[in-house]
Amino acid sequence: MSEHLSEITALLIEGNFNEIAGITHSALDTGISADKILDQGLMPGMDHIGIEFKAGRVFVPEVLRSAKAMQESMDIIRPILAETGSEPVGRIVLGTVKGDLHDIGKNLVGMMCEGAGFEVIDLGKNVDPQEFVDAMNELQPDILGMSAMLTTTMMSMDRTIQALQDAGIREHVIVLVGGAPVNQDFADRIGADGYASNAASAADLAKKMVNQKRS
Ligand code: B12
Repeated sequence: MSEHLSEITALLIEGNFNEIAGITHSALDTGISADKILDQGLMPGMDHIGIEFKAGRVFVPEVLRSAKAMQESMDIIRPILAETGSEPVGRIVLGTVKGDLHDIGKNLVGMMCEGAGFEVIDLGKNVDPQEFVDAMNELQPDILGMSAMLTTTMMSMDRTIQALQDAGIREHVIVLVGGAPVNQDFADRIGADGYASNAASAADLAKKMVNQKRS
């Protein structure tokens, strides 16, 4: 049983997106649950990739291959998780801010949050402040997550928070920000509710803040 899970972890780390679907199916066939595949197969692999990337031992192409492998496996287990799982932990609307086309980090944050039990709605990249406001009104998420990778686009986070304020809905949502040029100090200055430096801590923070809000 655990052989399948460690194989899934290894394939994800290798970025072997061709074989991971087959092993995911056979893991399910042997009775391993979808949430176990996520928690004990995929997540440890993605955590490992995150650590190695930070340490400069793996590079963007490898991260992309691993993310694609995670996606292949997620595509199989997602419907099962949705069927068997309890209510989602919460709803997250995620986007890369206006003027910015970097989406690898945001996609990883989305995947990790999905793995942590959130319903994730991804608005994509180059997202205008008004698009965030419209999504807020339409989807009423618990969390709004913004990503920026350029020093020139960071201020679009500030403008989005301002737009939420102008629309009178700032207090209705937890705003999380992240991306390489962003830090806690910047998050505090623009009045965001939280900042995380990587996808795994983003998911942890999202969970913590939703629980705090509800208690
Ligand atoms: C890949 C890449 C690209 C790709 C993007 C492909 C894509 N689909 O994303 C392409 C080639 C398109 C690109 C274009 C450009 N890029 Co570029 N790019 C990079 C590169 C090499 C990697 C970025 C990346 O994906 N990192 C990997 C992910 C996993 O890390 P991450 O994004 O930081 O995300 C993690 C955390 O930040 C956090 N996080 C991210 N988002 C969020 C959100 C929330 C809510 C939370 C809580 C956490 C969180 O969790 C993530 C996962 O752990 C970086 C250099 C580098 N080594 O970082 C330059 C870099 C970001 N690019 C740079 C530049 C200048 C550009 C261009 C302007 C180049 C040009 N002259 O055309 C254009 C801009 C295009 C645009 N308008 O956006 C500069 C930015 C400099 C600056 N300080 O502003 C960098 C730093 C390179 C450099 N050293 O000069 N780029």
